[in-house]
Amino acid sequence: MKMYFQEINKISYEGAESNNPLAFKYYDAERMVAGKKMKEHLRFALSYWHTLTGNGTDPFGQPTMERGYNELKGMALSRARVDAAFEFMTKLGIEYFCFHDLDIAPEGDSLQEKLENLDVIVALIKEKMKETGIKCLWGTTNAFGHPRFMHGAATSPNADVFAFAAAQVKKAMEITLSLGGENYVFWGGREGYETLLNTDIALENDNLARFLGMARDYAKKIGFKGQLLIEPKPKEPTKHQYDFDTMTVLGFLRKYNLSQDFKLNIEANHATLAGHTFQHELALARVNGMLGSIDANQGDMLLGWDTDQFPTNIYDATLCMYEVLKNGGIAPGGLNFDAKVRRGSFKPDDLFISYIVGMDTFAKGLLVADRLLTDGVLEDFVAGRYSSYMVGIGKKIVEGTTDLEELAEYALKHDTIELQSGRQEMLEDIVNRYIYGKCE
Ligand code: XLS
Ligand code: CA
Ligand code: CA
Repeated sequence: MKMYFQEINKISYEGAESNNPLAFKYYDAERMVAGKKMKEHLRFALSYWHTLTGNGTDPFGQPTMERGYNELKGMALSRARVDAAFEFMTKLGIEYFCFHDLDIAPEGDSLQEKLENLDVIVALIKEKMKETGIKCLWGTTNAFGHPRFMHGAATSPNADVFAFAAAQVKKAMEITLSLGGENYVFWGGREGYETLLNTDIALENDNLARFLGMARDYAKKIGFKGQLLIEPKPKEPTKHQYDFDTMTVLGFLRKYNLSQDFKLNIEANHATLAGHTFQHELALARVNGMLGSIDANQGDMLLGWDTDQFPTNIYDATLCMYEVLKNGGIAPGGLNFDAKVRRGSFKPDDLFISYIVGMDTFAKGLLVADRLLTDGVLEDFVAGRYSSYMVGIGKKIVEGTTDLEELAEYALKHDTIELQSGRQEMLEDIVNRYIYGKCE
């Protein structure tokens, strides 16, 4: 079998003092943290699209990535990428991957050819999974790239496009099932609009719900037990994406009676595009019982588009893992690196270095979050801040045993109110100190 990263050995853990760019400084897969191995908390996944098919093209320039399979085309290229993907994951110790149907096999000249291409590559992937023990975190379909999807898929004004997208989801779900995928993702693609001047927003939303309902029914019918996930994003490619953010999706699911069947896949860069912090989206998903999985990346705060960079921000990673721990873990979801190397980082080892820094950032974030939670520093403060709801009139409010009249009477007698400081800067200092070194 041809090796695509021959000059790179298996990446090992060398500890925080190491200066080796091709070694982990914090990610020590077997290390126990809060009763579980690090790798069980983090459940890292490779994104097939950015890692294997991404070639550095941007709207202004041609491919830049130096990859050993660049000369190949069609099915030969898809086969080579399977070898490269499993070599890469094995060397990094990544145990999961995520894919779109189109990442793994070429479109072909007809729907039939596309389906046949998929079957060939899926068989190959299955063999590799058996050989390496690597698993599928989630599958999805690409119903946004081809020109037929220019006006959307499930929200296209053309019913034939709706049907075509349905055929794709049907096949992608069958594949995900056959690969033992633990989740299936619906990211909106072009489900949104460019202008309301030509859009029946009511019909499009109803159709999106109809589409998701049919997908849920088909998942049940074929015995797919994985979690169905919706991935919010506010804009790009369309001006307005219907799955804008956590609360928009939740409102949509509840309106159409779908909230029992879906959870959310929260992506860091999509949160920031929506004008939220990553933690905001995670926390709202968590408190609503909807946190299913995570796309771990980051955006550039000075740019208004989806840069999908490898995550290096320790503050965000810490607060993400804080939410994950409070969620009782992320399984059957995981942390998928929906991230790509910059166009100028075109060498094969840049790909390894980028995954290593992403994995290290989240491993360190996990350690800090665990210490913050074990010491209860933030939890105790928050509990104290709301303690007036534990007794007296506050308790009655929470229990629903009071009304406006009683509250008005109470207020008349208690109109000298003493407030406590929110201590934001003090809490930020605490988080900083835990990151600086209150944990190994
Ligand atoms: C695009 C999305 C996409 C989904 C999978 O912005 O992040 O890659 O994760 O379709
Ligand atoms: Ca994503
Ligand atoms: Ca993205």
